[in-house]
Amino acid sequence: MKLSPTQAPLPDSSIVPMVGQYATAFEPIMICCMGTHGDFNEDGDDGNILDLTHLVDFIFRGSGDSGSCPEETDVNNDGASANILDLTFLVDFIFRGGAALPSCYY
Ligand SMILES: [Ca+2]
Ligand SMILES: [Ca+2]
Repeated sequence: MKLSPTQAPLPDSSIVPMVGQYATAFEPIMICCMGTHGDFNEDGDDGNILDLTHLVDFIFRGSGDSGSCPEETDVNNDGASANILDLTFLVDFIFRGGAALPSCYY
């Protein structure tokens, strides 16, 4: 399941830790990957034939986009998003019983 990108609320200024001259307020945290990686078409379902079609269109036809969440489109979890290795991983997962989609850790 994928949720829309959200921002964590800014902390109350009374609880922001201060460490010498380098202290700053917390940066908002963007959370975009939920469940497992692989929701290329951002419909909330991870790693299915629609996601594969979306990725093929992006890589080979130059249509669509790579998605708004790089972690979600890094389906093989190697740090690079929406490339041929991710496509291979997704094909193996869907059609060959390959490795499970990596968890987003949320
Ligand atoms: Ca999807
Ligand atoms: Ca990747």
